[in-house]
Formats: sequence, structure tokens, C-alpha cells
Amino acid sequence: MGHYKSNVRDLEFNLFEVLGVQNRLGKGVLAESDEDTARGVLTELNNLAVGPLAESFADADRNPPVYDPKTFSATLPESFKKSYQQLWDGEWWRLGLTNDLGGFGLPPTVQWAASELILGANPALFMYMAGPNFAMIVDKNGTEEQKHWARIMIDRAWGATMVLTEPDAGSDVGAGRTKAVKQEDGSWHLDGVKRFITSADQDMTENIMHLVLARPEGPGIESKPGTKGLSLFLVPKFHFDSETGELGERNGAFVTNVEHKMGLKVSTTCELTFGQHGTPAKGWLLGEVHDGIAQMFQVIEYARMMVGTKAIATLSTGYLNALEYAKERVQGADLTQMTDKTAPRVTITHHPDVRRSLMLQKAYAEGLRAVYLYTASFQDQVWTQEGDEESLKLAERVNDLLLPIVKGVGSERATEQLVQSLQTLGGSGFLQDYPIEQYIRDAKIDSLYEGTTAIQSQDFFFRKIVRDKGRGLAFVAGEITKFIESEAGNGRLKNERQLLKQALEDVQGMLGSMIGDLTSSQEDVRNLYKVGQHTVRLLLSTGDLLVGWQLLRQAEVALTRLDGASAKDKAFYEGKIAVASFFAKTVLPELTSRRAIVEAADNDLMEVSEAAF
Ligand code: ST9
Ligand code: FAD
Repeated sequence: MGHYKSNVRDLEFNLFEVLGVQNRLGKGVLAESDEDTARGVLTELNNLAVGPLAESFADADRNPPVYDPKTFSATLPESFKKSYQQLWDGEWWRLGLTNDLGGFGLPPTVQWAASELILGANPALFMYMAGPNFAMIVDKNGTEEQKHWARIMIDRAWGATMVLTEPDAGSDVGAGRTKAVKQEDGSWHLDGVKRFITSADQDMTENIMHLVLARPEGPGIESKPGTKGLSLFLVPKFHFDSETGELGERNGAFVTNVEHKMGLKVSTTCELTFGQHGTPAKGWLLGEVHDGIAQMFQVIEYARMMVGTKAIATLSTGYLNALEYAKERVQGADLTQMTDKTAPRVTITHHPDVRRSLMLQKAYAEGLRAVYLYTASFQDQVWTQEGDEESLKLAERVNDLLLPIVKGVGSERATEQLVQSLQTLGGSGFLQDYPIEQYIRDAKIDSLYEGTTAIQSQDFFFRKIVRDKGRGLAFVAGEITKFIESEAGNGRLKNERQLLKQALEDVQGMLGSMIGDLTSSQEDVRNLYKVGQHTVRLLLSTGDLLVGWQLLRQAEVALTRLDGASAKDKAFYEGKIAVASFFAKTVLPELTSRRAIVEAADNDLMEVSEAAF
């Protein structure tokens, strides 16, 4: 058996028993798909994921890519290349594409559910397969000629990258200095050094299209500071024939280093230097418009969703590995017989503390899965364009609101709970005989790239709540309130509904207090610091509220399905009820004290001198 333990049953439960995704299928852009197609996709991809994709996971970690400075190139391990080829040959790159570009005609919910299987089995494979999806952005924003390039990128299976970060411009992308100088032939010459660029070199595709943010210079170009002064350029590794895609000369974008890092080792993290090795780095302005940061955010939105889903996928397999171990590991006597030295030894699943830990891992793994799929259900509406203008706008708002939760909370809780998964295995968990130590190393990056957790939390508060005037949030809060007030669940979830009500009030209390600080910053600007101290707390607390709600929503569905269920399904549904109740009783009450902390915010922390730290 490979390392990857998927949870297709739970994916299907979310899609077809909770979200009712099947009701959207068979119409409009989804005309070609139905429930069977969607289930078939998950089954087929799952077979690939647990087998050939998972196969190279550990080998590629132990034998990471090799960088050759003489040729500026990175060579990937053979085992990994084999997995990639199988993924590509299965045409799974079509998963996220629109129909006109050759997509499968499936909605984002099903796309992300399927993506979870790749991301859990071997996440770097998914990232190297970004070419077609990035081509979709080129197609959407490009000139007629660039739209044709997008087709070439897909047809010729090219790789692609997103290139923002520089040594002095990480979270602060607007500090980027790489420049682009306009040439008479309409192209641009880029000059600068970018760092930490994922997949910027590999030996699996004939070409790589870099999507690069740079600061344009030239006659008639107004220079603007910050992100608004950045434009997006298409910079291929090799020049190509604009009609046929046939490769030409090497372009002057060279990978000048590949980083050695804690985890996700097979995913190359590169320094990418433009125009400094004797060959100009030629680029083309996307869409011939200077709108780089907005265009790049189309890529970033995909990537943030991907990173959250990756983290959650890893947590899920971490939990299932821990569970399997716990069911077999015999150690110690039952607590009720602790004084009897001759008492029979039991599996560790008998110990209350192991149960507590496993149930919390299950809660976050399944609760966060529900949150990312709930988020994707709003992407479904945007994808199908169903509904009037107002409801489409609302779907976009809610998706925007939830993205920092999927990414920020998904990555933070995954990291924290994967440490618990390792703990379940005791000392064995620390060994490379089990996959969890690699999961922890590979998943840690998820709270760092695509905007750190602090950046996600500020995006959530300032942009997705305040700037949105709370409209997306009001919708979600309304849905939670409807659930709290509903009588469904035969009264079995009465206590839990009360706990959820309190949690909602606590998050609203935190938010009210922070909005108060924000408002009063007009009189005393330092009150903004009070907000800044608590944005991550708000993000994580809202995440807990959503996890609690989604688990209870699932429990409500499970209660209706228990009658007449098979033994296997009965256990599944009982698990849903148990985990929802556990989370409501043991995690949601913590929000009350977090609210008290936020309400008591002061600026003492900001008065502490650096020397005193
Ligand atoms: C990175 C990559 O880390 C890591 C992994 C790469 C993996 C690649 C492979 C991915 C594969 C994906 C494939 C998907 C496949 C899908 C398959 C499906 C099945 N939303 O607030 P302002 C825009 S890359 C939208 O003033 P500052 C907006 O245009 C590096 N737009 O910002 C706005 O203008 P306006 C990642 C947003 O103070 C403008 O920006 N690096 C949003 O100038 C200015 O906004 C980072 O993520 C948003 N949420 O700059 C950097 N926010 O306001 C993190 C802003 O007029 N840092 N815009 O609308 C930040 O995000 C900063 O907050 C900042 C601040 C740079 C935006
Ligand atoms: P900094 O921005 O220096 O942050 C350091 C710390 O300060 C963090 O804890 C951060 O949260 C905090 N901080 C910074 N500013 C603020 C603020 N205003 N408020 C509160 N806290 C703040 N980039 C790309 O462009 N393309 C890629 O493909 C890519 N892939 C990557 C792959 C890997 C493996 C890694 C490690 C990075 C990758 N990155 C990529 C870069 C990544 O997006 C950045 O590392 C990330 O955005 C953080 O920037 P930084 O490392 O410069 O940290």
C-alpha cells in the first residue's frame, strides 16, 4: 500500500448528499456531465492517485531535483517524471479548463474534489501541471495572437509559472524592481532577479511560459509606484513560432539557483534572472494593457484555493494514517483498569486522550474539506453563470470572502493537526518509515506562499469584509442563522445549535470590536495597531465557526440517512454526528475567550521596545 489514504466517500457525501451538485449537472456548460460522470471521474482519478501518483512521493523527497549551474537547468528524479507522465497521459490537465479549451465540462466543486486526490497523493505533480490553467488566464486576458499562444501552451503541454517575488519584495509585491523596457518591435526586454519561483525549471516539458510582473519603462509610459505600477509579461523559456509553436532560440530568462528546503523538495523553487546573461529576456505584455496586478490576481485566486486544498488534502491523509496506526497499536491498559497491572493491554484507540486527538484531526480534516467545497459551490455559479446579475455578484463576493479562510485557516490548522497525527504514532511517527514527517515538512509551506497567514487575515478583514461593506459576510451569517433557527435533526442537535449560536455571536463581537478600533483610528491612527494584532485571531475564529457550522450541517444530513443505511454507511453517518457534536462542545466555546481578548485590545504590545523582546 502506498502512503496516500484518500477519502472519496467523504468527497461524494459533500458533493451529492450535502451540496446537491448533481442538480446543476446536465445543463448549459455542464450539459455533458451527470452524477455518474462526476462519480466516475473521482473513482478513476482515485485509482491513479493512490497508485502511480503516490508511488514517487517519498522517492522524490529523498532524491530531490539536481541543479546544474553550467546549463542553468534542473533535473527531476525519474520516479517523479513517471508519475507526471501518467497524470498527463490521463488527460487530467483538462480538469480545470473551460469547455472551449478542451475541459471536461465539470463544475469547480467536482474539479476541486478531484484535485484534492492529486494534491493529497503528490502535490508537486499538480503544480507542475499548471500550464493549461495558466493558459486559460492568457486566453481570457490576451490579444488574439496571445489567445493562439494559449492554445499552443495547452497543445504542446508546456509548463508555466507565476513570477512575483523578489529578494526585497515578498508580501510587499509592490516593492518589485524588475523592469521591462519597450522595444521597437512591440516586445519588451526584462531586467531583474526574481526569487522563490515554483517550477521555473524542470526537464518534463519542452517549454515553460513565465507569467512575470515587472515595472514597464518607455516613452509614453507613466511610472506608478507600488503594485499598480506593475504589468504582466509573458516570457517563454524558449522563443517559439507564433503560428505553430515550434521552438526557436533560448530566451534570456535563466534559472540561476534552485533552493534547498525543508519540504516539498521535488517542487523546484528557483531564482530566475532576466536579461543578465548576455541574452535579452524578451517578454510580451499580456493583452497589451498595463493591468498587471489585477491580471495576476486571477492566477493568485486559483493558486490560493489550490494551496488551501493541498493543505487540507494532506491533513486528511495524515489523519487517516494516524487512525490506521492507532487501531492496531497495543499499548497500556484501559484507564479504568490502570491500577491492575495484569489487566489486558488495549489498542491506543481506547485511551481518552488519543480519541480526543483523533476526533479533533477528523473535525478539521472533514470540516475544512466541507469549507473548501462550500466555497467552490459559489465558484460553480460563477462558472455556469446561472442566476441574475445580483446573485452572480453575491456568489463572487462570497467566494472572495471565503478564499482567505480556505487558504489561511486550511494551512494553519493542517500544520497544527498534522503534528497531532504524528503524535498519535508516538516515536514511530518521527521516523521516515511513515509518511507523516514528510507531510508536516511538505505542508508547512502552505501557510507561507501565496500570501502568508498574516496577509490572508488582512485581506479577509480590510478587503473582504470592510471594503465589501460586509455584504458577503452578511450572507454567510444569514445562512448560519437560518441553520441555528431550524428545527431539523429531531432535536438531537439542539445543544450544538446553541453552541453554534454563541460562536456566531462571539465572532460578530470580535468583528464589532475591531470595526470600532478601525473607525476610531480616524481620531487616533494608532488604533489601527489594535486591529493588526487581532486579524489572524479573527481569521482563525471565523474558520472555526465555519468548520463548526459545516460539520453540524453534515450531521443534520447524516441524521436523515441513518435509517436503513448499510453497516458501513451507518458508521460513516454516526461519525458525522459524533464529530460535529465533539467540535461544537470542545472547540466552539473557546471563541468566547478569544472574543474577550479582542474586546480588551490595547496597544501595550506596540509600546514594548525592540530591545525588550
Ligand atoms: C506564490 C506561488 O507564492 C506559490 C505556489 C505556486 C504554485 C503554482 C502552481 C499553481 C497551480 C494552480 C493551478 C490551479 C489549477 C486549478 C485546477 C482546478 C481544478 N483579490 O490592497 P492593494 C489586487 S506566488 C483580488 O492596494 P497592495 C487588486 O487589483 C507569490 N485582487 O495591495 C487591487 O486593486 P484594487 C504570491 C486583489 O498594498 C490591487 O491588487 N504572493 C486582492 O498594493 C492592489 O491592492 C502573494 O500572494 C484580492 N484578494 O499590495 C503576495 N488583493 O484595490 C502576498 C489585492 O483597485 N501579498 N488585489 O482592486 C499580498 O497579497 C498583499 O496584500 C498585496 C499588497 C501584494 C496585494
Ligand atoms: P516577508 O514578506 O518578508 O514576510 C516575513 C514575515 O513578516 C511573515 O511572517 C509575514 O507574515 C510577516 N509580514 C510581512 N509583511 C507584513 C505585513 N504587512 N503585516 C503583517 N505581517 C507581515 N513567489 C512567486 O512569485 N512565485 C512562486 O512560484 C513562489 N513559489 C514559492 C515557493 C516556495 C517554496 C517559497 C518558500 C516561496 C515561494 N514564493 C513564490 C514566494 C512567496 O510567495 C513568499 O515567500 C511569500 O509571499 C512571503 O514573502 P517573503 O518570503 O519575502 O516574506
